[in-house]
Amino acid sequence: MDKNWWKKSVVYQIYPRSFKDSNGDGIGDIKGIIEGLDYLQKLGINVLWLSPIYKSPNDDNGYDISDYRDVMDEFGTMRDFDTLLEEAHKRKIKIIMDLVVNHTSDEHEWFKESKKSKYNKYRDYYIWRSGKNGEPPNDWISFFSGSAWEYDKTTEMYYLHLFSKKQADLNWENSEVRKEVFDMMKWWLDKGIDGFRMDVISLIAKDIEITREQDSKVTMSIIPKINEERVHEYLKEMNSEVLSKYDIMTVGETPGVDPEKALKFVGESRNELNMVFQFEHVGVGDGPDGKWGKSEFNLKEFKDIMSKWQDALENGGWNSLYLSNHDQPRSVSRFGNDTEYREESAKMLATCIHMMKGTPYVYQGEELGMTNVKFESLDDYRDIETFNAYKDYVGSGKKTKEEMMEAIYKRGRDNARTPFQWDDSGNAGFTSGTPWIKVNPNYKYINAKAQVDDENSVFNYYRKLISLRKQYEIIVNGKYELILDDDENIYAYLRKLKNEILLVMCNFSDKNSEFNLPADIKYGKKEKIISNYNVDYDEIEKVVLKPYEARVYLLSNK
Ligand code: TEU
Ligand code: CA
Repeated sequence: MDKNWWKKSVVYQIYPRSFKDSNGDGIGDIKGIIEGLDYLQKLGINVLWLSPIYKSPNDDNGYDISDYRDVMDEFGTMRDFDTLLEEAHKRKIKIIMDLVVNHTSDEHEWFKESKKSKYNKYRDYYIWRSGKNGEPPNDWISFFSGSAWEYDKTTEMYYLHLFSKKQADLNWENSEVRKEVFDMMKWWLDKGIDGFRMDVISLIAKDIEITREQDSKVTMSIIPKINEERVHEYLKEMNSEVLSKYDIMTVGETPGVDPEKALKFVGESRNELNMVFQFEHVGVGDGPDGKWGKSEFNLKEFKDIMSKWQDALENGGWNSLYLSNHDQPRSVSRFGNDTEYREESAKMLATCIHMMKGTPYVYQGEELGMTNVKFESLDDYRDIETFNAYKDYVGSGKKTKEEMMEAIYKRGRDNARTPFQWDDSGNAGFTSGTPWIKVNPNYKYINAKAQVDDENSVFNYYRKLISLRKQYEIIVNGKYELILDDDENIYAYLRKLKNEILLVMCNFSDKNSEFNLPADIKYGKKEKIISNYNVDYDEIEKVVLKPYEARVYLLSNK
């Protein structure tokens, strides 16, 4: 088996809660995923990334884990998981799990012990500090609004939580904690899983003593002071203790990391991770208020960010390629046009990402062109990040209710968490019960059943794109080169390998846009390998691209 199989793979992310409900309780489950495997095999994906399925009170929908070695009741049993793994492997689909070890749930046994007393064996599994004059130990803030410190009256101290107060940060300084994590990882790997996505792994080592006001260089508005050397020390230890012993793939979720820092995580000689999820492109156009503030998508900025990452990781690194996940709004709504040109722009965005150098990630429903949702009432939302932000912005008067709802419509995480749209029957075929979150009303015309047998559907466009990666080595290994750098509407780039050039043209605008092939691009033969408009042409010197038109050509100089 080629040890770099993950470089040739396309990963599909499942948010189990919203994928498919097999028992009518309104919550997606593992048996539902098993029922969906044939659909995924038809799409042609090679790896499944499961968002957390472990025991959890679901304060943050499974990203608050209370038992790493058991399956949450709502999703089924460990036996169901073993069946899923076996059925996926039968279909040549690998499975990677979500490793959430920056924090545990406050209902984890370790934390229940830790909070009992300052002298408890588990006390130093977490990060406890005394307050100052009734105030938290320092000015750190949570990703989910408010202070990152929660007072616990049992021992009259505060514990750190970068996310919700029910997600207590683990103390990675403690070698006991690292050993517990490494043992748990081996336990899952020995069951036969194929790797891990590592939740906020760039945040696991903090310099608690450095306050926000002292550290004006905070890379993102809310990331605290991270001890980068320690993070890499811990990942090298994880690699030598665990990762290096298995034929697996690893992808770190690394908020606040730029390409230079990323190379320290993914450089082949680093013996840490295979790739990381960066956040620069999904934050394009954001101001100081991040996702909740004003944001103007700017293609030039987007092209610069993507090209910077392609170039920086070209030698010895590897990119992950994504526009969607369970934390981001639907890509066709964020970067494309989810009304008049929904299908064209969904296909164009997929082309832009899948033809780059790296491993593409498809988030459930992205392959159907699923869109953002607008629920009238805040009560229809479910995400703790949304509720806390609403309280923070509206409670403080920074935003009106209407302004905050608009911000939620644009960038709230529940946009990506409405149930997968299987068909046009009640609740989109997701459940026979009442869904844990309402279905997007557009399921009537955006659903898998309507697309799987339609050659021109977004689904079948993704299926073709994914198959191209297996057919053309240039897509996996070709060197990336941006062209038409300053064009405000067209994103065009090349991939070069030996005597071939892949030419990728993507019109990001709802207007016709003129493409002129740079004069220095010489070729003999040309072959159109995919396009999202069904017209027969193969002119490439001077082309008027239609709204959201994408075309890919293979040029060779023989
Ligand atoms: O997300 C980490 C992260 O950076 C989030 O703050 C995310 O960027 C933000 O929610 C975007 O609005 C990971 C998981 O993907 C997320 O689902 C969890 O809520 C979070 O960690 C805590 O585990
Ligand atoms: Ca269920």
